[in-house]
Amino acid sequence: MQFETLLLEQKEPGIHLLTINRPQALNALSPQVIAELTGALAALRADPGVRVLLVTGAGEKSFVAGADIAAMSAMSPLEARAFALAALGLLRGFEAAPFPVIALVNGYALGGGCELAMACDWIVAAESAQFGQPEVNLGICPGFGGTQRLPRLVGRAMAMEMCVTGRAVKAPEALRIGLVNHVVPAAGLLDKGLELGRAIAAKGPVAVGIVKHLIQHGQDLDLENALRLEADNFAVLCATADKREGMAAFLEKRKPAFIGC
Ligand code: DAK
Repeated sequence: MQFETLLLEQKEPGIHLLTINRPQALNALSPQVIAELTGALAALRADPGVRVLLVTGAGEKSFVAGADIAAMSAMSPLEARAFALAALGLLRGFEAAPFPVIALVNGYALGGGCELAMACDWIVAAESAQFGQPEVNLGICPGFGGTQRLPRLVGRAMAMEMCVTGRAVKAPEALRIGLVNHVVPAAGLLDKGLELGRAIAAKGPVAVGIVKHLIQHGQDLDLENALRLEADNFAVLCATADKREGMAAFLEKRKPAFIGC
């Protein structure tokens, strides 16, 4: 696929890197970026060889500095709704993807950028990263799910403070409040992503996809139904060749060769 605002490359077998490439606008999410991300994600989801997706921003300064303010300033209410729905669908698509998605946050992750990172399965931050929901500075509220995903990640009190004051948190604080999994020097960000990607790619892909699904969906269910969901999916995995291979490999003291079915 050809993109004007993205770079999509396979870094290693099964490990793909998607780079939002508008450094002149700090990788702000314009309607075109949202449309191209949607196309790229659809292509990746249709490819059974994808084991993990890394998402980052071009340049050293910014992951994504938000939704594109210039584009939004010219939107009618109906255009704004269409823009929000397109972005919400994209972010749900990252969550529903059968492979883990890891955000490599290399600078500003503000507004829609913070929301994009939170829709990924986890976040690795460069020491230079900053996370915030500064929409109130513009007289608007978060539009891509920030008021809902942020409290689920960091708790109500901190989410309230960040969304109401617009205060950005730097990487060490983001680590402390549970917004990110790792903080690494900027020069080591991609290496850390690849290291995590290799660990994931070595596992049974059907099991990885089901674990992701269970954690995504289970947390919004009551415990009884969530546990039942886990048991049912465990049963599904028992029908796979990968389960037979994984257990046989353990018993035969060798590495498993998973085939993804
Ligand atoms: N949109 C468009 N352009 C942006 C941008 C953005 N979000 N952020 C930065 N840029 C552009 C700047 O305009 C500038 O362009 P030129 O002037 O060079 O042409 C270039 O990127 C470099 O930025 P700065 O010159 O400002 O760089 P600094 O280092 O001085 O400052 C900064 C970096 C990140 C602190 C600053 O750029 C900044 O504050 N940016 C805005 C951050 C922000 O407020 N982000 C949240 C955006 S609001 C919805 C509801 C809500 C939303 C969406 C939909 N609906 C219900 C439909 C949510 C929206 C948001 O994300």
